[in-house]
Amino acid sequence: MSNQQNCILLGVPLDSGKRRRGCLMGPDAYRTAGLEGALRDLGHSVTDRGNVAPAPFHAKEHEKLHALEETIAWTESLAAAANAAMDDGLPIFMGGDHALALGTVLGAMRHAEKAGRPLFVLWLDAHTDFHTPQTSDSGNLHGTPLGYVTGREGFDGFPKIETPLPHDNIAMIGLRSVDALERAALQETTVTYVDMREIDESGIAKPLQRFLDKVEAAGGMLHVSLDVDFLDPSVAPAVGTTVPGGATVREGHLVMEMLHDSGLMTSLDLVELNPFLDERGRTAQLMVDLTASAFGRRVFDRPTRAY
Ligand code: B3U
Ligand code: MN
Ligand code: MN
Repeated sequence: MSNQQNCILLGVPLDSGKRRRGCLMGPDAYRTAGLEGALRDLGHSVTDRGNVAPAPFHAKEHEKLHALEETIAWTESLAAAANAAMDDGLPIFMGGDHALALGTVLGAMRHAEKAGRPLFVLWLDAHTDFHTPQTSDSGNLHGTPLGYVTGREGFDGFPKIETPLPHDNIAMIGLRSVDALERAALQETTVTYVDMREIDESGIAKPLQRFLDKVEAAGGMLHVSLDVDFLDPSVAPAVGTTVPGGATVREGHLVMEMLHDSGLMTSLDLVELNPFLDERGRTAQLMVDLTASAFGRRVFDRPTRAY
């Protein structure tokens, strides 16, 4: 098997990025759905390093922000875990809600800096997650990781972002729920944002391939963050923030197959799975199957297409 990887599974039972509980069960759902075996069947070496824990913290009540100290504590420990795991292989973060990306992307940034390569981020999500703690209406920090890593202001108490992730290095695909303040901020940037209208009109492959070509040309590393709500809730119901009109199973697999063919992905988040809301494990299973596609599972071998 070509492109054999050293996959490092890290459970992240982080549930602090929003008020609705349940994502802490995500890591065990991925284990139960057979993520490790699926990757091994594809010829990869796989190590499950168990679950990451947050650094020690003292919780305080805030008027708007939910679980700030806990999320800061996770950010510190996850950045260290991500950076270290990338020394040894390709980490797959089994979330946990999307606040885990405050730490995993920071860790990938530190690792890329060490490696002297630029980091790119592909955000597969219904949401842009570009808030700051101040612009967020909900006070839910899972809506802020891209605001944080791009160096937006207001993340007091979080590890300082020394070198922000450049806007040019980010693509968001699958968007259909964007708050007014996020939209206004985002439109001032060169972030690539692809909403469902664009996907309907021109397909999901073209904007993705354009981005992958850019990563390749720059010799970049690629962190992929897959939010369950990227997918349509009819096929992926196990998520707290369902937004109708999402990606189909076929679009999901196509994205993952293209990521595999590109050979560019260097770290992966699987986020927002809430097993408490699942139907007989079908969302967990779909996420495992999508991950398998990103690691080389395919129906037939075909030449890679140029989109
Ligand atoms: N933008 C909204 C909703 C949201 C963001 N991410 C998720 N939901 N999953 C907010 O609360 O920031
Ligand atoms: Mn998200
Ligand atoms: Mn989302």
